[in-house]
Amino acid sequence: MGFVFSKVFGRLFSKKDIRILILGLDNAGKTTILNKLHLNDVVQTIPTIGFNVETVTFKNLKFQVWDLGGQSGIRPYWRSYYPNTNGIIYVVDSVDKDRLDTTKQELLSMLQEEELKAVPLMVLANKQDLAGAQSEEKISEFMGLTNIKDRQWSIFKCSALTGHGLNEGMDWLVNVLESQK
Ligand SMILES: Nc1nc2c(ncn2[C@@H]2O[C@H](COP(=O)(O)OP(=O)(O)O)[C@@H](O)[C@H]2O)c(=O)[nH]1
Ligand SMILES: [Mg+2]
Repeated sequence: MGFVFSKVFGRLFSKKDIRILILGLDNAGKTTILNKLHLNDVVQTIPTIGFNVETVTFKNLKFQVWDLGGQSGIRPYWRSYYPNTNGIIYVVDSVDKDRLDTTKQELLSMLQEEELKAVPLMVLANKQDLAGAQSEEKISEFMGLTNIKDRQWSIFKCSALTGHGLNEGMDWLVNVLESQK
C-alpha cells in the first residue's frame, strides 16, 4: 500500500506555512508513519533541552513529532511548539491496552492547551495488522472522543507498517486544512 506524499498533501502546497504535530506515547508508531511519508532523508532529530523533536519540512509543510508520556517536567518545553499549529495527528498503539488510559490522559492534557484550541485532531488507531488490536470504535469510546465539541476531529484505523489506512486519515486532515484556508 503506497503512500504518495505529493498526491495526498499536494493540495496544501502554497506559500502559506502549515504546521502539523504528530504526537502519542513512545512506541505508538509515530516515526514509522513519518518514514511512510517517504521523506526519510529530510528527517532530522533535533535534540532540545530534555526532549527530542523530529522535524520534517517539505515545501511549506512542517511536521514535528515527539513522544508524550513519562516526565511531566518537560511539558513546559513543548509549549514553544504549539503556536500556529494547523493540525494534530495523535497516534495510538491499538494493541497496548495497558497504556490506553495513559494515552487518553496525555491527549486530554494536550487538548486543554490554550494554543491548541480548535486545532483539528486526527487520531490514528495504529497497528491494526496485529492480533488483538482494538477497533477504532472501541478506542474512540474509551478515549471519550465523542465528547469533543470544540474542534473538528476524526479517528481512523491504520497500520503504519503496511501503510493501510494512512491515506484515508491524511485525506481527511488535508480536506479539513484546505477548508480553513
Ligand atoms: N506490527 C506493527 N508494528 C508497528 C506499526 N507501527 C509501528 N510499529 C512498530 O512499533 C515500534 C515502534 O514504532 P515507532 O515508529 O518507533 O514508534 P514511536 O515511538 O511512536 O516513534 C517499531 O518496532 C515499529 O516497527 C504497525 O502499524 N504495525
Ligand atoms: Mg519515534
